[in-house]
Amino acid sequence: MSESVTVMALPEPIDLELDRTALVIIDMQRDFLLPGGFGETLGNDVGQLQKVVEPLQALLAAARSAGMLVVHTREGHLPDLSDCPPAKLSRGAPSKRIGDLGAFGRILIRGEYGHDIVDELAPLADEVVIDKPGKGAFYATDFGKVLESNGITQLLVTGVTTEVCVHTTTREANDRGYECVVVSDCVGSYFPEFQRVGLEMIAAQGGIFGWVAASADLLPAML
Ligand code: TIU
Repeated sequence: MSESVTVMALPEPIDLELDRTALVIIDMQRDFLLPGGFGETLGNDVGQLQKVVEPLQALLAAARSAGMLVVHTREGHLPDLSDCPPAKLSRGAPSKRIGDLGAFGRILIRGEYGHDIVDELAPLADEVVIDKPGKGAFYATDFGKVLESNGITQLLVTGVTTEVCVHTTTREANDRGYECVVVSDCVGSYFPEFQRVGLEMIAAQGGIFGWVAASADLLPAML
């Protein structure tokens, strides 16, 4: 077993083995973060998500320096929408739907500018990018295989949005036996109340879905 570092977290400190820990960056895509993108067409305040970029850049830099596995995800669909359930396509009352032409190309369609990750967090050529049709990173993807083949047992979970794709992925990972640390200042919600409650839900009941830690407490452990 490799050396572990103890990190302050809720509901209690956690011992991390960095060579078995992956940084997972969920859906930091232009369609969710940029003014005029899909997130905004859903009626959301994208400024709430932009707060995440700076602390996440620092965490990503530390993970890269530490040689950790970095996995980026993107939510989106094939151009013919064959992987988008009709129930997802027709949901809600956005001014534009998935696949429609938006400010940054067709909304949440793979290959379009808006579907890709914001420049500040662009993946390096050798980093894993998981394209997922759902909210969770495991459904209909190779994410599980990537973690397994790299010997990963612990995840630092970051990205957007806290109560949607971050929660779904964390819950899926927790059920599969991964220890998940949700990084409080590196996840974001359009809704401040959902951000607060979303984080509380992870660590409640003795850590029912995992741990919550601040990047300031993780960064020294990653040096
Ligand atoms: N990535 C992700 O969370 N997808 C969403 O659609 N989130 C919303 O909060 N809408």
